[in-house]
Amino acid sequence: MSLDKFNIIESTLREGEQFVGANFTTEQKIRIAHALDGFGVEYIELTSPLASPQSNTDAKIIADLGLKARVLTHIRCNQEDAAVALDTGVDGLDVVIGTSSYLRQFSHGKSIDQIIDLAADVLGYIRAQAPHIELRFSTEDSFRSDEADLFRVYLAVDRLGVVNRLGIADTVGIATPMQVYRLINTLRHMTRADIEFHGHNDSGCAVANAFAALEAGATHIDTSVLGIGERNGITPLGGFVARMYTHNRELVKNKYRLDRLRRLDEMVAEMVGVAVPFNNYITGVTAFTHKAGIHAKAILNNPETYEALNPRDFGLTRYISIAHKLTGWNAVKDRADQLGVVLSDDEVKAVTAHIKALADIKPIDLEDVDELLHRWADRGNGTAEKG
Ligand code: HCA
Ligand code: CU
Repeated sequence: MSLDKFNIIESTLREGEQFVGANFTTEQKIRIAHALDGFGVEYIELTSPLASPQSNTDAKIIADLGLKARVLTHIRCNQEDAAVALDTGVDGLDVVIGTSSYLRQFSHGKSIDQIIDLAADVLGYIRAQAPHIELRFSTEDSFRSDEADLFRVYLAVDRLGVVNRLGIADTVGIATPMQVYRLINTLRHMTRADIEFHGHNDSGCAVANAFAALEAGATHIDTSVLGIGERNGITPLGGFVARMYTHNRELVKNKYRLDRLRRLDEMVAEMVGVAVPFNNYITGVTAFTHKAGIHAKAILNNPETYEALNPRDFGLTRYISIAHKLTGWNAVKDRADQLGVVLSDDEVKAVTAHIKALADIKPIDLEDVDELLHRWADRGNGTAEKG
């Protein structure tokens, strides 16, 4: 079942380079490639070598790093691009051409028949030049393409017998999980090749769509660190990993070095000049923060009560926020224990009542709570003044 046999095609160095803040130097690309490889992604996709002279040089450098991950580059569907890309020494080529009426009319101007002929020429040429290269053919804007057109193209390409993978792209981020499931499930039954899904996040479904793609039989999912890409980007690596972890924890723990995710998110965020969002999957500052007293109590008894992800698996720790009006005495008691402050349950309950009353009047922080706990303990010991 492909849900348990999925591959990540990590596109921070391709789709991610299309993020407005990204302008990676060669040295940064090498650092990202090593970090992704260390994390354990199966593939790393690079910007087309046709994009600029530096892109070409960098593709060669990264293809030559000897990474465990397979290195791919991404090209338009034409022979000149293919020839240049083959020359970089990458392990695979991701070929793409638009099939929606928008792209046929406003981008390359080709009919579906012309697309099929061109794909046959280009893919046949690549396979002849490089019998062992991994070859993918994808349609851009798959979900706004006419479905009959789309299947004509995929069936023709699959029949050529030269591609390893067919790609589906939700280029403008409008597909729903049901639509993704339907399209990929149909493709799965009509073709033999592996199936890749590339989903943009404009309407917030990128992670769910990637999962639906796998449920329908896809084998490869495109991601980027923090989801960076055109506009608001694609399926984020961390979000996808979180989704798969909740599906099969052991598999994901064995497949990837999860403790490296935070560093990866932070490194890329810094390189592209953004902060890791507070509510980011796994690595956002609030991802493992608990607040309400009722939650805190249960978390202290058994964290799984309110945590589907174990922060320790990601090298992270949980935080229980206690300096607020929703706090509860179990969490306050836990804090007292951390501080080595000895108080009876009744005393902790009294401090908690005090914290709540205070928080109703003004914002308070952990320091205020700690001070109250110390003050209460000192009172009990008769070392502070009463009152
Ligand atoms: C692009 C478009 C693309 C391609 C996806 C793919 C998209 O920027 O070239 O090759 O599968 O979103 O359609 O990223
Ligand atoms: Cu894209």
